[in-house]
Amino acid sequence: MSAPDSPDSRDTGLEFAPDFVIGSATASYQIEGAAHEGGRTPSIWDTFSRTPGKTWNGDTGDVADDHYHRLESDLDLMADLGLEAYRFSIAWPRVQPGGSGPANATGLAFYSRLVDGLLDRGIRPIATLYHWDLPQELEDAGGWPNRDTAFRFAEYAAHTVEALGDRVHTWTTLNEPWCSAYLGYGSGAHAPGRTEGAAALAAVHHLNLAHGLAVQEIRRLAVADPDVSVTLNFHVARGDHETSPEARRRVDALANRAFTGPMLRGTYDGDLIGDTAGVTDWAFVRDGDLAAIHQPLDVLGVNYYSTVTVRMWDGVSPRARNDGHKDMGGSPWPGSEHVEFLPQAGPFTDMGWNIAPDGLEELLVSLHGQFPGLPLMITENGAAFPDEVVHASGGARVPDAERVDYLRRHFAAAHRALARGVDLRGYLVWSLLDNFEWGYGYSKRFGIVRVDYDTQVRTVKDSGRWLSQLIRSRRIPELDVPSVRARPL
Ligand code: IFM
Repeated sequence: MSAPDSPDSRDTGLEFAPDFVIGSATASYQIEGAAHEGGRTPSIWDTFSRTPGKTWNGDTGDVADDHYHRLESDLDLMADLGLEAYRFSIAWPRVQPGGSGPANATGLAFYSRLVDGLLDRGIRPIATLYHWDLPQELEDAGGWPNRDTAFRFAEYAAHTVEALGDRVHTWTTLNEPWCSAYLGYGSGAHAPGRTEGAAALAAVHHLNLAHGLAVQEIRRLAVADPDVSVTLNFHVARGDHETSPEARRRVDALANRAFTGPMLRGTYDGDLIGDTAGVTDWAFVRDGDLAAIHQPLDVLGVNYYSTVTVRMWDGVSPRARNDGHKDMGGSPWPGSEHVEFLPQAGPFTDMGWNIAPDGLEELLVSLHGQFPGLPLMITENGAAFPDEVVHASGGARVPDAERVDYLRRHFAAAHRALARGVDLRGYLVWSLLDNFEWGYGYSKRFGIVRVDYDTQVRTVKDSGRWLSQLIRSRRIPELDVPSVRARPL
């Protein structure tokens, strides 16, 4: 925390325009639970989390936040917080069990109630079609390295947009395809846990293709004029070693341009193809694919948490691997394994990720420069900290001062980007609720609302109250957290 008289206190009072959308985000498998209800079939995350050693404590999303059964009260909570937008994801195996065939009316009915409940409360729904819960049957058929999965995704997108496209205006195709491809098929830290570099790169391409095909389905089926987007987790790479520029170029090619290249420019850059030549010949890219992927977008979703510091490995000293992800044996950097990820300066969140709000400003300014005319939205930003509940005379509280400070610094960075001319349309805090943090199970808490996993009781944290105050006042609130929590919701 910075002292009130530190230079950071100048952030207090910075103002956001009335049309700057402020809200929060979640994802289906992380919060819904009800894994075996309403016709839902297993996803790769059900299988992976049941595999010994894959998640912390063997945790699964079977119950999670039980959001499926607590929809109405969670919607009321969002309204109490004053959220202007809520970004959620739709579970493919709920809507199209098994990943092919007709839509499941029960699954769609759940999301229909969610959307109606948001609209009734004046909250804008932002729907993500894919936040990692691939139907297990499609993985059994080859998963994302299999070309057919992209066409199955387009079919699922059509079912979903047909059902909800009269009420959902903003659609996001994929969340963080970097994780789906490189953690799912390269490092093995995410479902399905494969460690095959060539498969990871094939997955990259088929996720890109899935995105392009789904955009076309959204435009074909959505009523009115939808805002179509994709959410990417950009890597902001730094480093001052003489080999850092080469390492940064490689990370940018593999992590960022592997997606923005085809999606936003209609091409895979030559250096990406060259860097990965020892892994794949990219023969999976067929005639017409790039045109299918390169669809006009209305907004680009930006997920940002921290930076990486890189240089090329000298081949002698032990190689540093501080890229912020669990080491499960495989490499999430196919063809660039000799990029070294160095330890960074703190402070750190509970994920061990460095806190670097200037990285957010740098990223937003850079994206605006690379893709002028494409509006940006921060679709995720937030932090895990080991919160505690305290019981005071006014009831239970969660004094998460570190998260408040993290958010304040990042909102201020977003404000600086706006002042530098970036067309930034909004900011969605990750996450509304503490939830299933993938390989880390329930050991990491990102919520602005605490969830007691034994009782499912929700307690708004000080950060939730702070965000609520920001939304209502349009200004970054005072650093004085007690005054925030004294305010009734
Ligand atoms: O919880 C995840 C989310 O599912 C995707 N983006 C990063 C978050 C924090 O790790």
